[in-house]
Amino acid sequence: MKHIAYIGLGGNIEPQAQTLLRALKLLKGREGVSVRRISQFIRTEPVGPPDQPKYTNAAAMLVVDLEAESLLDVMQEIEAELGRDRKSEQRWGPRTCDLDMLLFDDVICQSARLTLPHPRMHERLFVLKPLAEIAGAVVHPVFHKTVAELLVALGGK
Ligand code: A4P
Ligand code: MG
Repeated sequence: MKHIAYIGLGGNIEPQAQTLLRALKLLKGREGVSVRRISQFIRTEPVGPPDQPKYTNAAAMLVVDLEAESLLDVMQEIEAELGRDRKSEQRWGPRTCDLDMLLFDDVICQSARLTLPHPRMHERLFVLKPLAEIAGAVVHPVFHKTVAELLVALGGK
């Protein structure tokens, strides 16, 4: 069965845009994953420890023939392929490529590995800005607001 997933991409180790493009290419190459829309890449101020470089962030719409947990496996494999090593990272510190699953249909869940919708998406401009560009009218299943409304509520446009 096909599902619609929205993901957030972010990284702040050079070459940032090239790494996000590679992540999208690797996603496209995976069985059961089709990348349908990609937002612009935006430069954002880091949230978290202050002495780190700016990030490049983007969002993408996927159509997948996978369940949410399997998509998370794929995303984590791709993060590892791009050189991400979680064990040596600081929480919210520099990373080559972070792939977050923002929405998966209108699934609401909380398991040890996966929380849907992503628990911090509604409080982050670096997530909502690119997401609004490709999914402004999509409704958040917990807050019952569109992505565009969540962005305005945060002071973005
Ligand atoms: N996990 C649970 N739910 C999800 C989900 N919906 N999507 C689990 C992805 N993963 C999910 O993630 C930690 C664990 O969350 C995973 O093992 C997975 O099973 P992680 O990617 O290893 O850790 P993280 O990314 O360091 O932590 P976290 O809390 O996801 O960080 P965020 O919220 O992603 O923040 N500033 C700017 N400007 N731009 C950024 O992109 N990113 C971060 C990271 C901080 N500051 C930033 C940015
Ligand atoms: Mg993450």
